[in-house]
Amino acid sequence: MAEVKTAICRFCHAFCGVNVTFEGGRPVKVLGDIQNPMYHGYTCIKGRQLPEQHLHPERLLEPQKKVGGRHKSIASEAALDEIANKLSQLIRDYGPRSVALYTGTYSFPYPAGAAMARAFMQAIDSPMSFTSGSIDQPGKPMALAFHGRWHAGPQPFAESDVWMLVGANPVVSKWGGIPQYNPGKRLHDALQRGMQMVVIDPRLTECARKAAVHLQCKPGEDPTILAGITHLIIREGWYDRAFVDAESSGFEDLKAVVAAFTPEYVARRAEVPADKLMDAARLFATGKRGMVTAGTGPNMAPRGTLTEYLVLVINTLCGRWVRAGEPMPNPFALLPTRLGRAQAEPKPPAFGYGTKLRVRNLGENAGGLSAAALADEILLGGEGQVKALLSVGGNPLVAWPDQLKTYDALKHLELSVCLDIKMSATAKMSHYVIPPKLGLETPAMSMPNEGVWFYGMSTGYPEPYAMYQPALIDSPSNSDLLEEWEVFFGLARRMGLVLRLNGQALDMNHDYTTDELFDILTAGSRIPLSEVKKYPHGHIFSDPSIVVLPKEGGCDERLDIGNALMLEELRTVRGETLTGHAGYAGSFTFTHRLVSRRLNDVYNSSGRDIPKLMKNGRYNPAYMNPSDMETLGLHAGDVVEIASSRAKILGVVEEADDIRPGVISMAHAFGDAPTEDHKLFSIGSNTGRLTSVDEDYDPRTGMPVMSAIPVNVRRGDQAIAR
Ligand SMILES: Nc1nc2c(c(=O)[nH]1)N[C@H]1C(S)=C(S)[C@@H](COP(=O)(O)OP(=O)(O)OC[C@H]3O[C@@H](n4cnc5c(=O)[nH]c(N)nc54)[C@H](O)[C@@H]3O)O[C@H]1N2
Ligand SMILES: Nc1nc2c(c(=O)[nH]1)N[C@H]1C(S)=C(S)[C@@H](COP(=O)(O)OP(=O)(O)OC[C@H]3O[C@@H](n4cnc5c(=O)[nH]c(N)nc54)[C@H](O)[C@@H]3O)O[C@H]1N2
Ligand code: SF4
Ligand SMILES: [Mo]
Repeated sequence: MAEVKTAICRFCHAFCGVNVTFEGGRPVKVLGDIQNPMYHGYTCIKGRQLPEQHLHPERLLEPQKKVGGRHKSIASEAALDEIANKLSQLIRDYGPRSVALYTGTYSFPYPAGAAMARAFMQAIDSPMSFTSGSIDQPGKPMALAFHGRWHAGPQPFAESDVWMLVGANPVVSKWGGIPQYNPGKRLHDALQRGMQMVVIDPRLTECARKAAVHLQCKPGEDPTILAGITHLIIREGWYDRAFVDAESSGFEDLKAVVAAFTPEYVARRAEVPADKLMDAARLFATGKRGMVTAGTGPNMAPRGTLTEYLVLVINTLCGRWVRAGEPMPNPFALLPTRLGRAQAEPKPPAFGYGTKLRVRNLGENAGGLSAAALADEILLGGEGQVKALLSVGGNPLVAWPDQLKTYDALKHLELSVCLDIKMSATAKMSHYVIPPKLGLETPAMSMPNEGVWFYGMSTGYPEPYAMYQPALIDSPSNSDLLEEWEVFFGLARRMGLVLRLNGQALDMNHDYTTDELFDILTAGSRIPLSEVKKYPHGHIFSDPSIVVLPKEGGCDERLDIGNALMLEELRTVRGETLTGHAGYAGSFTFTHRLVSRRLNDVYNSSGRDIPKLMKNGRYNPAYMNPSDMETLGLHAGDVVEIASSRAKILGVVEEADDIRPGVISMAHAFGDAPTEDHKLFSIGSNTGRLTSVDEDYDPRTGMPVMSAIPVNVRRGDQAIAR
């Protein structure tokens, strides 16, 4: 008998509300849930593969331990005993700092897991907690720390008449600007309404095709372009003078620095026509409502923090923050009520506080400790060396920058534990691999997407939406799986630790359920979780009485559009020479720039083992403009050698006339250990290997150059097996 149940898809962070059909207790089909008020029936090809993902023949069903170079099954209780013993010994011998945690992509959909992992690190008193956010867009929280956050939040997409996307492609990525909850429909509706969009991207992306103005720029020049737009907005008087006077500081300093970024200068440097730059500035600034938002492209290119800062500056110049009396964009549902005020928040410290790393003078910063420094922390001997790595839902070997260094570091560890559903590239190198339950087997809630508010200037859900999903099926019979949180709770129990969740000490003798933990995590929420559970299709818990409050009397916080550090960096940019590829080490001798991108069918390193997601091949093509291919004598399917100042990789070239000449566009997190390079056509290649963590990096966040990477490209050895 077939049975249909609603679920939260956790293949990616978008959390679509879906309908799952079960037959004989097995998931067989996934479709969008038309009745869901946030997603309106949307699913993508990845989400529709949840059954294949759950029933995958290579899914790990038992913990693995590496013995004599090979992985063998081990009972979960025994694995936790051994790991707890080893951790205790390392902490005794080398101190708590010898234990590091890395939470990757799949920490997001499992809030109890991420919270328990952090609680564990607190309990052992190790400051070495790292997240994939630090190699994603750490410039976002950094820029907010420099500029300040508008307490009530940004203007909502649904009411905007203009929008500007800088190196983001939300229709595919479900991230980076347009609310990631059925972004295709949201964009379609907005365009129907008359909204106009500016897209700044070296590729004619799915979003750029819908734009009124597309600046198909040379990658890596976003600070210059945005400074040029800022200059035009000021020069033409298109800014919101009343808002700028009342709520910001530093206008005159900003005006002086951006004056040097004339349209002619920007045109020469970023290779965008001056009149198009003017069109972009005019369209955006003379619109009434709408934001500039940036994505991973420019955040991974040099000076991501400066780019994000200029994004905030343009929004502030145009007064694009919600004002007193307007509806509060998202007062939250599963988090405590957020009442917004029409005022700037006090600025948190951006850097120079808290934990210090031992390399590159890096340390705690608004973007978190840099995962790009973790390989060095493992390799560098002496006091404070990291000896154990606990990796949760991440894949360091293929996702971290500077792959060759990461490879060395992972071999160097005394203890590596990887929580993963399959033998990923990192799992294969780990001493222990602990497989967790998957999304349909554990309860889910939408809360993490509310927390997005605190990462950048997005509101997460545009409205106070919430959904809960109970566990819908049992894990496969004969499996020995632990939820992520159970691993950390189990280790803590063995090590005699008391963990704290959401300010509450846990009873370490109690056998918690995930639902009990959800109750703890949502304590004090605006809408009780028990209420949310009554709506299997999810629900928007609107309350029209919640409007943005006026500025508090005596509040003299201002948004800082003239931050001295940021303007100094912008002056440095302007001082760079313009011949060749200016800006970063060694770039003069390189002919191309390699840019990051997302592929629709896969999610970072996930999905490449699911048949329907492999129809475009198992590798990550090196997309190039046909004119570049002709110059180099290349044909589609040829093997190319791509060389940066750090390393060389092979790629399989594919023709793409949506990409600017001089640019190679390639997805990350493909490939495997360097020993597997000969499998190019079945595993792809690792663009992270081209990046260097200690050559070009942001001195405060440690973020290396991971897009707009200067490279040379030439025909490679065609003999490689297909
Ligand atoms: N299907 C799918 N969805 C995903 C992912 C996936 O792997 N697959 N990954 C997820 C993750 S981890 C994240 S963080 C989000 C990211 O979400 P987005 O930030 O939207 O990521 P992309 O779609 O790669 O868009 C980045 C764009 O930047 C452009 N770009 C590259 N370099 C530059 C530059 O120097 N300047 C400018 N202006 N543009 C540049 C690229 O051409 C690309 O179009 O996506 C998430 N969603
Ligand atoms: N060169 C370059 N490097 C990049 C980027 C880039 O654009 N260019 N992008 C960066 C960005 S934005 C990010 S976010 C990082 C991503 O960095 P990571 O998060 O480290 O990498 P992923 O490939 O997403 O790793 C996810 C792992 O989780 C496993 N997994 C899948 N489902 C589950 C589950 O339910 N539970 C658990 N425990 N595990 C599961 C998958 O099998 C996979 O091994 O990469 C960064 N690296
Ligand atoms: S966008 Fe696709 S993978 Fe992401 S949650 Fe929705 S259906 Fe799942
Ligand atoms: Mo990411």
